Amino acid sequence: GKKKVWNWASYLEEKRMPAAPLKLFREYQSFPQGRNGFKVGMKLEGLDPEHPSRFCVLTVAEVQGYRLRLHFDGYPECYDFWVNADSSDVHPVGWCEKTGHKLLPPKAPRRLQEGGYHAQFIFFPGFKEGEFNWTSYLKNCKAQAAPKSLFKTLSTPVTPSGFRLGMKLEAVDKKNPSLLCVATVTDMVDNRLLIHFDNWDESYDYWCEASSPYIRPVGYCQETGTPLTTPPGYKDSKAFSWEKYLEETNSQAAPARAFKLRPAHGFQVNMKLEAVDRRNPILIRVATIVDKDDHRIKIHFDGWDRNYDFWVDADSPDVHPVGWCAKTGHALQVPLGAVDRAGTVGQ
Ligand code: MLY
Repeated sequence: GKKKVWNWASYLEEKRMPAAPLKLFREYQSFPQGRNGFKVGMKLEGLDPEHPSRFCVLTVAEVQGYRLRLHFDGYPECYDFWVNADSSDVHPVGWCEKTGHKLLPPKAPRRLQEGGYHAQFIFFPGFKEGEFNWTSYLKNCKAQAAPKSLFKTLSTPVTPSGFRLGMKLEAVDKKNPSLLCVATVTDMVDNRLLIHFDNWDESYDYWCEASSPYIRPVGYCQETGTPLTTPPGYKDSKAFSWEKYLEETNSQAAPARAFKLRPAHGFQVNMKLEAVDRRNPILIRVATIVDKDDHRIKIHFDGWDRNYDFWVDADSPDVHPVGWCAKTGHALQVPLGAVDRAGTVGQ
């Protein structure tokens, strides 16, 4: 016979599992207030997710519900990435100049492949450092800057956090989460800090709030008997002394009072939600929390093999409450084998 169309309400009832309650989500994970006003072709400035210290020239390549696919001007599409329309990682044209950030100009393509690149590069072959100018670039591309009104503005004013540029701290390397390392605050935007690992390249950098569980004041490792990973090449790594290191690097420790460790999240195992599929981030899937620790949850995609399960920060902008896709006009991938409203079998 014909399969019944999948819907959340009967699915939750059938599985006898709860939807994760709204109150457990951060504002930016929850149902948005406004709509997504970004349009394909609009240009903006934003963080490179693979190199979060870099602000780049981006174009909206696709819009789905409250999400955007962003393209790096001058780079192949394989680097495109998805963000929510209220992402803190994107800014209007001119933001870098205004805030004293370096903006990486579009790259000139090595060669124009079988029509794969946008026509703009035929006329506009890349920039030398400091040569980039938004006004002429937009004119040459015949493109529109995304209007300022589309970008998220902080609902609460930024209060001085006690953190300053250049201050040192101990931080978890999120790419090697067993390591607590010597690190520096190398940028600050709104209420977020950019964490950089001393003597390492920028690929390990990440942005976090003062309440992040991944950052600790200088001395935390010593107090708790945790090994501290010292900067590579640093002379006496065995007998590392913060006091000496601060003096040698002519820097200050971030004050302990600036760290505002947030309480553990309230998500529980078996709660259901909607989560972005990391392997194919255009997709949002029906998901279940199958494990948790203080600050992370382990996501399982319903109907899929346990091999695809993964850990994610509980405050990730890629997890949403049940009903988020329907509310924002985004497709939702139903559990493997079920049938969605369009009659498509989950895949
Ligand atoms: N084996 C890894 C460890 C890198 C750790 C970097 N952190 C401390 C910033 C590697 O060499 O890639």
